[in-house]
Amino acid sequence: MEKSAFIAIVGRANVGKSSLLNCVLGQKVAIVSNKPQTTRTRIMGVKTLDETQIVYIDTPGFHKPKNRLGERMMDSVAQGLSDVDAVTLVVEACPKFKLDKEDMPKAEIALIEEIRRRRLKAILCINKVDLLVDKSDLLEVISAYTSLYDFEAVIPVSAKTGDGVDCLLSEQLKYAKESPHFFADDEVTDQADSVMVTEMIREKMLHLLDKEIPHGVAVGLERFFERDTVNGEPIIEAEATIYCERDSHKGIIIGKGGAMLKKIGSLARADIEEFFGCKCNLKLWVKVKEDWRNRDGLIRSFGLDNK
Ligand SMILES: Nc1nc2c(ncn2[C@@H]2O[C@H](COP(=O)(O)OP(=O)(O)OP(=O)(O)O)[C@@H](O)[C@H]2O)c(=O)[nH]1
Ligand SMILES: [Mg+2]
Repeated sequence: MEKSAFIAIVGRANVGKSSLLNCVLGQKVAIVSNKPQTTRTRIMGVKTLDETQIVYIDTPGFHKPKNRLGERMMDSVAQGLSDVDAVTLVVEACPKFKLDKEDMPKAEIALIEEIRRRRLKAILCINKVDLLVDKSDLLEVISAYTSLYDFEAVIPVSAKTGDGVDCLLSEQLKYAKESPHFFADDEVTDQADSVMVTEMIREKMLHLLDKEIPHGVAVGLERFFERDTVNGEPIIEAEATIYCERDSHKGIIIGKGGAMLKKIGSLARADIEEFFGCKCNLKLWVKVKEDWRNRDGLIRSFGLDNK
């Protein structure tokens, strides 16, 4: 008898939602960085264990939007919360704020209110326990969050070391209901190959560039196909344009003598080759599209309008 569960992964930016998804799947499907607002759309990750299939919905970090793109990102969270069997609220084991309601980030409180309003079954997942120096601090975190909502379960984990992740998975499996599988059993994500490529390029910019610059970039794929080399080996030919918001940003992305763009390209190429299991030729261009994060047409053309 086939069973399925849809589980949304929600939380403030940077708490490790996408890292957790990758860890549970045992494969990287969502890009990760130490900068907030890394994830921009809903990303499905699929885990099939014999007859049970869990479809995870990774969502952008919950925040108060500052531009149109941010509004669309919050639409993605709202859609991620609709029609799920349960939600996993991810928080940090070592929060950088006091744990009383006055000091907790407003976004986190608002998200918990949204979960309450929708009367969702919620698992509290306390991530980054590897950073805890004194394990007893965890009790304080647990009591602060459980005083705000009646969670079905509280599970401390580390997406970095994998600690506790099995426990989280067994809890999530409880929400599986009799239903046909929505994805083929060997599928891991709903993202098209072309999106995986542009996301890998964007991730390298999040890692290599500072402050506002990586938040203001979008990547469009110009060409993407596989061909056989003369020795009959497959090779991916990809060409992408990086759109940024200002000329000064364009200069920084290209770097002195093209050094930065080269670095972005070679790191992204390594990831693309690993994901697709074959060689890749990657060509990158940089263009300016002023204020694109407030232009609906451009947001749509970059595929960021929460499909
Ligand atoms: N030490 C430690 N770091 C972690 C852990 N999980 C995630 N991180 C780090 O936390 C940062 C944020 O991780 P992401 O997975 O991108 O976080 P996110 O919640 O998806 O962020 P947004 O997409 O921006 O909302 C990255 O630098 C990760 O390497 C963990 O268990 N331990
Ligand atoms: Mg993310």
